[in-house]
Amino acid sequence: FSANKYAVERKKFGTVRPSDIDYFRTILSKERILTDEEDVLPYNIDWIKNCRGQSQVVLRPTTTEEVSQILRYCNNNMLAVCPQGGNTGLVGGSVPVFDEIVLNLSLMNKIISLDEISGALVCEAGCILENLDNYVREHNLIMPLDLGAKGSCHIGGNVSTNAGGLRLLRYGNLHGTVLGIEAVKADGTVIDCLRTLKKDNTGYPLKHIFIGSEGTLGVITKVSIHCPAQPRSVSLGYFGVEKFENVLELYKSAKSSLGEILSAFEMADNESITSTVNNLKLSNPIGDYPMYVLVESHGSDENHDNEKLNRFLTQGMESGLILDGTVTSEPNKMKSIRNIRESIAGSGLIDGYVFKYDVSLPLRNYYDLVEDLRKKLGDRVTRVYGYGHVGDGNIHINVTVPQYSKEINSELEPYIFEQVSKLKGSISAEHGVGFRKPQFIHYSQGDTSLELMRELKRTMDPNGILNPYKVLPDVASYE
Ligand code: FAD
Ligand code: 2HG
Ligand code: ZN
Repeated sequence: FSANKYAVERKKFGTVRPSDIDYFRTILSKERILTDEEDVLPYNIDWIKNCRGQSQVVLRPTTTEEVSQILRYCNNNMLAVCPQGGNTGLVGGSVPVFDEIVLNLSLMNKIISLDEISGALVCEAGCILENLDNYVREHNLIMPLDLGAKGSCHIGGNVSTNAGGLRLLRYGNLHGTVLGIEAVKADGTVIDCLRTLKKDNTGYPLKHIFIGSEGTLGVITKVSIHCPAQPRSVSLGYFGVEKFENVLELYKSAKSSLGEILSAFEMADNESITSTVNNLKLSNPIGDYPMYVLVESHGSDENHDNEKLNRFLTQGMESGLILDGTVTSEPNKMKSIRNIRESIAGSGLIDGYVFKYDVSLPLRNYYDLVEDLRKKLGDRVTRVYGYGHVGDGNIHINVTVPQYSKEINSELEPYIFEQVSKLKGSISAEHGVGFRKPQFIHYSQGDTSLELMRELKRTMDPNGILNPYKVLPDVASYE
């Protein structure tokens, strides 16, 4: 259990009693209240199996009104609640720590409207990202974000974590693309900011407090989001590179030579790709290289875009920045290359246990920490590998071991966060703070910022029932 593993104490919330279940039965039909241990178990365990809670109840509302009634009741009865979307989060934020009630949004999955002219999509929070992307593509639009978890993650979960993903470089983050939000406060009050306007400077921008607050300030029930036009031509370049400095040179060159069509610039080191290909029995379309780069272009003219990307490959090979590579716009080939990149996140689980770090660093120092950790940990770990969104200055460092080890954990933390802080980076670039990182948030946020966050939390959720033990640390735990 998470509580024992990370030595956290339960706060003074109520425990769920039969009379509480009776009340929930007045709001939700029987099949939407799960209480059997076996049924509840998957909702207690996170995707990377780092955290396990002890909840005994999962509630599955279908309307905002039901969410409101549930929260009002829980708030009045001091029952803690863990909001949950697709449960693909990587920092333990989506599962309970103790016996918090799981409020799972997966049945709130209706598309409400799509304005094909403005590109504004309005939908319920439990819609799966890939389903939304398939739907808007029928109308020549795409979702502005794309991530490996798209087949399971919810748009509400994406917004709650301010998820980044592979296309952020091109379409920006959710603070820019989310047009409006409907959310329910801890006391059941519904906050309706569900506009579809691009511009609305009337008062404080409330939607932003829900974006990235990981279910600690309210439960998002509806989202309106701007969908860009579907690009008429998409191409992928996948290149082998000799060393990280060359990855940076290539990035500089991609920005100037691909210009407006550049939609992703990703890197993965040799360990990331070889372990993924071997662990998952995939095939790598190019040979064995120290570094790999994946470049995606979104444009409107296939000949022009392909020519640009091919020229980028030829010039890269002539200058020696690219050792070998392939450029394709063939859907199946693109799919299999993307699949390698998107599978890195899960492939480490086959090694046993994965320690995951998701940090922002200045590009010059982007890869240093991976090499440093390899030296520091030697053969006490199975692998250390680094990959990520170079264009956003965001690297993922994964350390795999046969099984969880307290000793390795204490070698990694707070060491990694200290190094990141020295370089003025962020200890969580895109996955959030969740349950795994609150005690380290001070490496990225100053005291006065943290105090303002606490004030906001007290205002929005005075009883602290929403996702306790997550995001903000108890004062004593870091001072
Ligand atoms: P969950 O995991 O269920 O929840 C995440 C957090 O949001 C929790 O704190 C939860 O309490 C809260 N929450 C969920 N729904 C709501 C709601 N409706 N209202 C309020 N709070 C809510 N992240 C990236 O940023 N970029 C990536 O490229 C990326 N790739 C990934 C690839 C894989 C294979 C996996 C497994 C994960 C990846 N992630 C990535 C992590 C990412 O945060 C999640 O995939 C996604 O955004 C979370 O959505 P979810 O619906 O699964 O939310
Ligand atoms: C990715 O970019 C995700 O693939 C997951 O953000 C990163 O699991 C990770 O370390
Ligand atoms: Zn990522």
